Amino acid sequence: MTSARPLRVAMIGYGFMGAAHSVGWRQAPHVFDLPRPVEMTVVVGRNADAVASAAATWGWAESATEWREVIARDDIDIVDIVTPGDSHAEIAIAALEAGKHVLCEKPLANTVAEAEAMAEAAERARARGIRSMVGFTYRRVPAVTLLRDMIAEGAVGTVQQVRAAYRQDWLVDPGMPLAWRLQKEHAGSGALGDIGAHIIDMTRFVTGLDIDSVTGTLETIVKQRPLQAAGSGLSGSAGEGVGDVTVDDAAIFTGRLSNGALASFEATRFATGRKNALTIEVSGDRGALAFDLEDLNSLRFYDRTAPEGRQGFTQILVTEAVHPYVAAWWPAGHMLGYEHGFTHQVVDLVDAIDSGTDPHPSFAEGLSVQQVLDAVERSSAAASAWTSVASPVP
Ligand code: SOE
Repeated sequence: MTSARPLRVAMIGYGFMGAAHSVGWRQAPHVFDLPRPVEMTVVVGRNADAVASAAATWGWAESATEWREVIARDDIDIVDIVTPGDSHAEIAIAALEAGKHVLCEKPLANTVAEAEAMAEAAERARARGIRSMVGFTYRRVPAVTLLRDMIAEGAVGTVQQVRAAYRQDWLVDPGMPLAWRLQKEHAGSGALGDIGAHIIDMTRFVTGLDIDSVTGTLETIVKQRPLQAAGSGLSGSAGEGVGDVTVDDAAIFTGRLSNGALASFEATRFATGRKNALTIEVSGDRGALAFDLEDLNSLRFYDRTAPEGRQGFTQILVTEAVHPYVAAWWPAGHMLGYEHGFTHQVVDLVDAIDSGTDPHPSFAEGLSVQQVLDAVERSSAAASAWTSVASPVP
């Protein structure tokens, strides 16, 4: 452990992602040799009792109810935003202007206009040495980082096709209440922005290519749901009355990548039996690579240059010390899980702050994802026509 000045963290929000980020902040300094100590200084939420309980459970030194007061404090270096999307822009821009490094949960914002303002604020802050990062944590699953590295090394040759899907089923029950994730004013969009954003980011990350145009269809399968009685997250219970679901339940779209390759995407909360099934397969003229989050310690590689009769998808077990992030954990062959991505995210952010380099994904990359989400919505509204990702001329 280093004796350098600690980085003191304020986390705004304390739902499911608050729990996951807390694991990252707590674990990173114990497992990795960080260049700066990390202090979990304060967690912020509107309900004083609930946020105090979250602080005690997850190991934050204090809790508070006013994020503006916390951002103004001199003893805060990093602001970690895990609130619903409708407050990301306001908090992130205020934090950057107050000179705090910012980690913001995905998707970056609810609209392209908000994401643009955030990317501009991040760029201004960057000139003053302030770092910002979007929480697309799956980039930091060792097998996904390896997938990116292998494509960059030429393992699949020229990328010709990508198929990506993110399938969950937590909305199949029509009695599931109207959580904030089902309300456009809070979430921006539904399955598209929540989990479609992950596969858009992952496609851009692993291929190094942009998504230039899309055609898509969105569907809201259950149009009304019981209002929520207690809680606001995924575990809230149903109360009296019903309300309209104002976001998509499922999104299916195709994309043209910047090298001309074709990509297909599916994001759904109605894939009965699929709990958190993210898959991506990248096909090229020399080979193919496939990742499955339900088997996250593995990568499948098909080498077209292997001798005829000896070709076939082989499994790479991504649990060796030479693999990204793995050496700090367990001896070879000992698996990692969902929470490790959140720890790796902290490690990369702290390293970037300490070394004065830019962590990825930047707010500009978060904006690129937001532009794709927006184009899919515009395409769906325009009878699924091929729709340019570039903003329409006003
Ligand atoms: C809920 O759909 C959710 O928690 C997403 O918001 C996360 O980003 C994803 O990691 C798991 O599913």
